[in-house]
Amino acid sequence: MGTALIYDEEMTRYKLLWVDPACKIEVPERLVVSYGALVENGLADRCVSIPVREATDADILLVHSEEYLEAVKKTPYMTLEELKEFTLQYGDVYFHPNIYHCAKLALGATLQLVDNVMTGKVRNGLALVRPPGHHSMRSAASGFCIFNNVAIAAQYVKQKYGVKRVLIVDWDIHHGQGVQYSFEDDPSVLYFSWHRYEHQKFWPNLRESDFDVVGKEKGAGSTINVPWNKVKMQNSDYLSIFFHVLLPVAYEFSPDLVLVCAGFDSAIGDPEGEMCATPDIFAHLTHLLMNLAGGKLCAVLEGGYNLKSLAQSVCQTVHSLLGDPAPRPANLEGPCNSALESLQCVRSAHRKYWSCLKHAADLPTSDISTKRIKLAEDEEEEKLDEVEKEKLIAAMVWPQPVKRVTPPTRTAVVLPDGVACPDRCKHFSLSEDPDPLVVQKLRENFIKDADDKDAVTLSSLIALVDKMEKNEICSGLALVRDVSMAMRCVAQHATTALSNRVLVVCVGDGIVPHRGTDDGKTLVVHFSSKESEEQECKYLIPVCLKKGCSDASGFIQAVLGLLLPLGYEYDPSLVLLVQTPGSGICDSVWQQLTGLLQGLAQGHILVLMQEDERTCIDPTCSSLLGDAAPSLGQLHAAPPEDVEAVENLRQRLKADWKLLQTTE
Ligand code: Q9C
Ligand code: ZN
Repeated sequence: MGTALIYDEEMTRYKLLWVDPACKIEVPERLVVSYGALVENGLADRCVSIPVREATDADILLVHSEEYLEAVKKTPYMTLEELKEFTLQYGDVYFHPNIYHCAKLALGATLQLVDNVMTGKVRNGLALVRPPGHHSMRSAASGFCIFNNVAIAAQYVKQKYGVKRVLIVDWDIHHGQGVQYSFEDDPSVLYFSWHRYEHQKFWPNLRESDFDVVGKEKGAGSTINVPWNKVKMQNSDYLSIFFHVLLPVAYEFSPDLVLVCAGFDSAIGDPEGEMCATPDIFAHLTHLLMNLAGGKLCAVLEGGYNLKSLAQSVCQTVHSLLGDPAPRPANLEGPCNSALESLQCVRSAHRKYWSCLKHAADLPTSDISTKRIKLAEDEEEEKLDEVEKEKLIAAMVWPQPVKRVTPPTRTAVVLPDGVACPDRCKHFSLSEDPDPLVVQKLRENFIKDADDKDAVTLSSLIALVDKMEKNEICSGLALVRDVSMAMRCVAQHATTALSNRVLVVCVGDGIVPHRGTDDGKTLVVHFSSKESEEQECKYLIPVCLKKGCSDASGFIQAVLGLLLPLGYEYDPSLVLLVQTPGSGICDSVWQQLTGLLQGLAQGHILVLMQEDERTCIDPTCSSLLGDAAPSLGQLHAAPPEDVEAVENLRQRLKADWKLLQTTE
């Protein structure tokens, strides 16, 4: 199951034909450089290339009015003067004799993508299109958009495939008001958008883009707006919103399909967004969505006006769609105050609609209005003139994203004798007898009472971790006699011999002895159903869930709201995922956990399980190889005491771990 790439040069064949400062950034080169970068990086070749088609009238009428379609149909025959005149009735958009043709191809490309994903011909994909879509409305063009590609795609899959729930993630830096209007009363489409807002001072300057606009009637709660009230938002601001708003709600909603309004004007260097998130953040945003809906994800290009930033961001997105390990999420700070304020407002506005947000801090109604309407003077900071500003943004520099290479071996396994190596994995064993020095050290430290078999297994694990360090192997699975011993042994080797930071995630009640975790070389997060005797500290975090890991809802919410923020801020070079016997975790939840953790440490994750857990081998390897985890279905409310326990833990830890913050 591959990744689709849909592109046609024809969509570069229209442009602005007169002078309009508002529209000059929307140029054909946007597509040329995006596709060019995919070719140059060998990414286009790794995708399944699918031809575009022309959308039909029926497709367009799924969202737009007949009057509007008939009006647009006339534009190919208009003179330049008529086109200018026609354009005037809309905001920040231009027409061209060939734009109607391109708009039909852009929509057709989007529908080709969803058809191929829905029929299982590919797992996911990207449509590189012009004109974009998310601003266009039932009877109006807007913001460079003619037909609403993504909104139409959502209606189309509902009608053609009977899809019950669609999630639309709009990470473009503008509010896709056209998408919002299409689904404001429709609970089957969850629309999430973050956007530069500046208390309504930024285009399209709409009251309905604010956090307290949540959808109408049956659709109440299924519109989620995250306004950015300041520019220069960074990676950690974006990730905070994913961890504490989008992902918990998305998992509770459980979409059958994820559509992304993939605008890259939210990246650094963009003259519209003026944000500071780097292109590699899209590797993570994409990865974090890829285990929803069984992996069915369709990304459709919207904005993105800095050609260099755009091309890099597109490549990062496609790398992740193809399953390449994401770059380390380095140097994350906590969210800035303005982002925290938005985060708190959104969570508060949505707490009555989503059980995962029930415990969110409430904002008194009086507070809401003051948060909404900031005093004008407050925002009157450095007002540079336009020319100066443009120069500054153009001069913006950021490091080139690191090359993403999948190691020659994706997943290696160390299994007991007689257990078959799963497909696509590589059986790992020592090529020679274990180094006597290593064995002696092992005996001294870990296996005084163990047999030679243990020594061979542990030596293999050490060799495996060494190969992961050298990036010759990406991930591994080992079934061992004693998981606690193997865990201590690997953690010690990685932190001393390789001087790495190791994130240890333990799942289950089995006793896991912890030592030396206060030096920051290991961060241990232990999920269990027993109150822990361990002393909680910055680097040793027992998470006690009454139903343990057997309640999918409570467990997943703890993973999204606690483990992932901790892991991203800690930025380990190795993840050790340990399942102790009788953990009670079901395969699909385990696969979600394994999938999500691969966003860390460049995908370097070693899974340790007890040697009799044979039935776990296939599902675990499947996740390690990059297959999407199966959907968990709509999640019910988590047990209240578990929600409270996780919330209390987060409150205690947020001083040490800034990505856990959800309030100012
Ligand atoms: N300073 C998309 O990103 N405003 N559309 C331009 C120029 C309109 C953006 C003002 C921006 C429309 C798909
Ligand atoms: Zn945009």
